[in-house]
Amino acid sequence: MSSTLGRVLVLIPTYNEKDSLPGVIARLRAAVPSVDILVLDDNSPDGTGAVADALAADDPQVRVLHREGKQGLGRAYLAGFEQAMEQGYDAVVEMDADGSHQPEQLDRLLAAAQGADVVIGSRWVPGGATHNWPHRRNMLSRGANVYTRAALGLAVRDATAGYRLYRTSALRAMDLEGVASAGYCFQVDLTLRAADRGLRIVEVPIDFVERTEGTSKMDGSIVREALGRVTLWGLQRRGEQVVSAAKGFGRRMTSGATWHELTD
Ligand SMILES: Nc1nc2c(ncn2[C@@H]2O[C@H](COP(=O)(O)OP(=O)(O)O)[C@@H](O)[C@H]2O)c(=O)[nH]1
Ligand SMILES: [Mg+2]
Repeated sequence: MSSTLGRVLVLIPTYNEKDSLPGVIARLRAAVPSVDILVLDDNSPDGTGAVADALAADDPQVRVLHREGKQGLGRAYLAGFEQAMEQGYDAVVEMDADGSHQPEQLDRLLAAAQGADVVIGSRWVPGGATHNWPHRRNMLSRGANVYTRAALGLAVRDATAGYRLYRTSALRAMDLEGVASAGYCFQVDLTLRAADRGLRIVEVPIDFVERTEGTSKMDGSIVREALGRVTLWGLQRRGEQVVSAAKGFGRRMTSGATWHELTD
């Protein structure tokens, strides 16, 4: 697959990001002027929604989706995907509002999308890196990815990454109605759905830069949701493998196969 990208919508989820959002949007408009931007705000108590409205009032390429309250990153993105599909965009980009996903590296994702359905800006492929991230966050991310690969058999090096591009044709193929993941395991969930549908996933190296303003929303409940779901998916997949192996064995049993044919 190598069709060129048409219209691109960058989705920026926000929860209490009033200090960092204006800088990120200014950098993005300067780096890639052609893309449109949709801020997905969960009624941030710090007034990020009003800051986003002011930015949108000055720039027709910036819009805001106001949501009722904090429902997690995954649900905010699903609402953004729906708008992008309704409005005829060809691709969406996921980008954090805190500057960790550098707008100046978006061109890498856009270039890779020429030959892909899904592009992941990856910290854990050669050339990728994190900067100023606390040691425990690096360990958590690396550990989560090792575990995810082992449990799910995914070839992706950074399945939890949040700087991504999806063609909307890929989103349509991914059966998003079934997505229940609310927190950051949303990223793993969608990676798995894309891989299962045979969509082409490409990773490009990025420099993930820790925020200098505001605070992280990562907490124990987000880690527990991810660990629980990835474990469950792993068991389900392994379970299915066992069932299909058993069915194959049964078929050969009833077709009069020899002992060697049954056990090889
Ligand atoms: N709309 C919305 N955005 C969220 C929510 N939780 C996190 N975000 C945004 O998701 C992005 C990544 O969150 P962040 O706290 O920086 O996570 P970290 O980089 O893993 O520490 C930021 O732009 C946050 O404002 C949420 O519940 N709703
Ligand atoms: Mg962050």
